[in-house]
Amino acid sequence: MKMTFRHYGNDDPIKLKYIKQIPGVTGVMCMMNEFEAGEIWDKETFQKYVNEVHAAGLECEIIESINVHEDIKMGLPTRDKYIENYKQSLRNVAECGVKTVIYNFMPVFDWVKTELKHGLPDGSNTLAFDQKMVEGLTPRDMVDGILKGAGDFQLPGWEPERLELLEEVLEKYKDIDEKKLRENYKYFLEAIIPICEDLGIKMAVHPDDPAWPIFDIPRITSTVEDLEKIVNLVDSPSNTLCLCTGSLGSRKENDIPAILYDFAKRGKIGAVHARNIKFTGDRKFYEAAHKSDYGSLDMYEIMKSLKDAGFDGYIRPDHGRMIWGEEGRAGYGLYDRALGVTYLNGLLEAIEKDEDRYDSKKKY
Ligand SMILES: [Mn+2]
Repeated sequence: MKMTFRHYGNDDPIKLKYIKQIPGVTGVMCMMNEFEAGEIWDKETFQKYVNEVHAAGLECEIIESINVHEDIKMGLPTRDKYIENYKQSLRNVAECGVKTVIYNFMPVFDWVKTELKHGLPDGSNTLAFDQKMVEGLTPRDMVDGILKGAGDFQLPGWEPERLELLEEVLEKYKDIDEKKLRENYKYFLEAIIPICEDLGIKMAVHPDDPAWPIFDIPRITSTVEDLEKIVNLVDSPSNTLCLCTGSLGSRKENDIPAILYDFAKRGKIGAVHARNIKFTGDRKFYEAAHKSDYGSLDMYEIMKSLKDAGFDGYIRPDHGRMIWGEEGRAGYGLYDRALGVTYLNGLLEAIEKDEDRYDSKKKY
């Protein structure tokens, strides 16, 4: 398992050398804001960044994400042009050493939260979601509310060029149900997966966040049945999942350790985002500290299931709270995520050593 840390490329106030100082981190999961959805990831620009990552003593083998253009999701005639661009981006990043690409196939919105600075009793703040706060709002109200809370930081998946066309895009989705969206998804995967196989790249799709439809827009990455359908759309070692525990786990019936074990065992997990969330009501939760008893997910079981399934891919802590007075991009401060790394690595060391100890019957 390779422990990594999300980095926003040239746009990130968190320096690569600080990431290198977190014990046990071997590389970054990088997100580049330079490239809009549908645009080719320019090799020279990306290679320059990769060189900086290497100079900091870190690896850059996984990126999140090469965004999928809305026309591909909607199945418009223009999609073929964007799919060709996508293929070229894959070739370019592969030449720079990328082995896994996280992406999502969520219409219109990436992740959705109703509060970016939800205060916790210890004085920290975190991202939170409450379905009741979304009901009665128009999509535009919700977007404006979230962007206001984001301050100067652009949120991933909330690119201004996408949001400008919000109403227009929503209108077009009125004729697209889950079945149609899945057909469009299959068309995309059938086009790119053979290229990925040649390049030795794994595609890893991120689940819906939260894992149910918002504003009646179809969502097809929310349940275990959805995930099964996805890995069967194109059966290939390059067609995998990025299992984000906090996103998929927002749907209470999703048994995350069982899902992780099952898909990892079959080689269908390309990456893991490890995040804990705390339920505070029906379809209401906040993103908690990683430690199991601070949230509703059992992080020990999550790490154990990965270890037992022989998962050897990339993992990172996910969103952190804002602690110690830090101000930054919502969910992506340095301190709490660094604590998350250390906690996850601690769990892993204990799990691994416990197995050795059991095998050798060693006491002290
Ligand atoms: Mn995630």
